[in-house]
Amino acid sequence: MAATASARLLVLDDERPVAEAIQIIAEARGHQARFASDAAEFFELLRDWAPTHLAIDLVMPGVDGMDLLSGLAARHRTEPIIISSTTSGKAVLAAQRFARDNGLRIAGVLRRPLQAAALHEMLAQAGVGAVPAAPTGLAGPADSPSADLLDLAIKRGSLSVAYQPKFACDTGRLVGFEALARWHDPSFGQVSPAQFVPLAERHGLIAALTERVVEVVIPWFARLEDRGDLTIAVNISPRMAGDSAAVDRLAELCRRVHVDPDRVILEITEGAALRDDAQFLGQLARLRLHGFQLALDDFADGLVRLGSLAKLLFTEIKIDRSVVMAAQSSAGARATVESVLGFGRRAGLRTTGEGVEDASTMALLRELGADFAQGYHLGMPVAAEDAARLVTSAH
Ligand code: G
Ligand code: MN
Repeated sequence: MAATASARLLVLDDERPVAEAIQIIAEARGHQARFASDAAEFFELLRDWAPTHLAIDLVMPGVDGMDLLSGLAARHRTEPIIISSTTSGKAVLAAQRFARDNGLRIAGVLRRPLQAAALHEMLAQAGVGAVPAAPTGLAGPADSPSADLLDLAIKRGSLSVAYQPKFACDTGRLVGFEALARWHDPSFGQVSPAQFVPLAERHGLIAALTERVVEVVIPWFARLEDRGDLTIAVNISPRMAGDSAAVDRLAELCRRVHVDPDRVILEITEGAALRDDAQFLGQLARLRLHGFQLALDDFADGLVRLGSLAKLLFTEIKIDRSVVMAAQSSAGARATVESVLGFGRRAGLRTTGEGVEDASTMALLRELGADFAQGYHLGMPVAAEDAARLVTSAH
């Protein structure tokens, strides 16, 4: 089924070199790309070629970016959209919000000069190579990777891991990495974690997935030369926290390869972590008793619900990228960042801002007193060898 194997990326850009670069990168990933240089051509191709993904420049002579987004919304398009833009800041954020409010799916913002790595990552995130999660009736085939396929990938060990560096806000020093699961399927291409993690959760595969990742990551970290006091963060499912045998296996693995659990940060998402029944809190406590650090991941608006127990059990809060990315343009988002950082200081928790995509966001986090930061601007998720090289060059 050739149509399933490759995504169709439609690029709207008046700068030919940019459009061509995007096309080359997409084709290198095994996908088709076509580009339009004006709105009429774009909407024509949208209708006739039925792309599965869109990349659009919002600031072009003769094209009103907002009109374009309205046009897409009016057509109820659900393809992931990558916004590429020379301008940054408020206008683009406002456009993004407008798009989301109108039911469009924004996969990310690509800044100029174009960075191939950022585009690669965004295409992977947008599930290019995979079929969009909610295909429109008009566009693309309806197939998406099945749970069986994922099960097989987990069992065969064909999932891979990317490592995203994390930095201290004050000194800019590398402080560690977050391990991120990646799935490349031969026929669907790069499947986004936004797609396969929920799939794994729905089909009872999440524990196996988490464990496979951990089995790759911990020994990798153990072998890392000069790791000093770096940390390694892994995203665990709350189910794993509840599985005492799995926790014991993780602790045993750390012992075997001589990784101090204190260097291992287990990230649990806000939604799951705010369950505050005694059983769940007991499970978190067990992880802490083993010596692991616990980070509250994707933290956005749970502060009011976060009780005093969180102060005892978590060692770090990671502020969700949606909040961090909006902090410069939205007073509400900035207030959220400030209150989380204030809470972190008072409760003795470390704080990390995620989704730092430009220098000014980094400056803001530093000014507001965040401890750590992660994001495309600072470092993309990279393969193990490249991550190891980052450690060497940080010395
Ligand atoms: O939920 P969690 O924070 O673990 O999600 C991490 C995901 O966010 C990864 O898939 C990673 O590739 C992605 N990511 C990391 N940094 C950035 C960034 O600066 N911008 C965007 N849009 N995504 C990012
Ligand atoms: Mn995380």
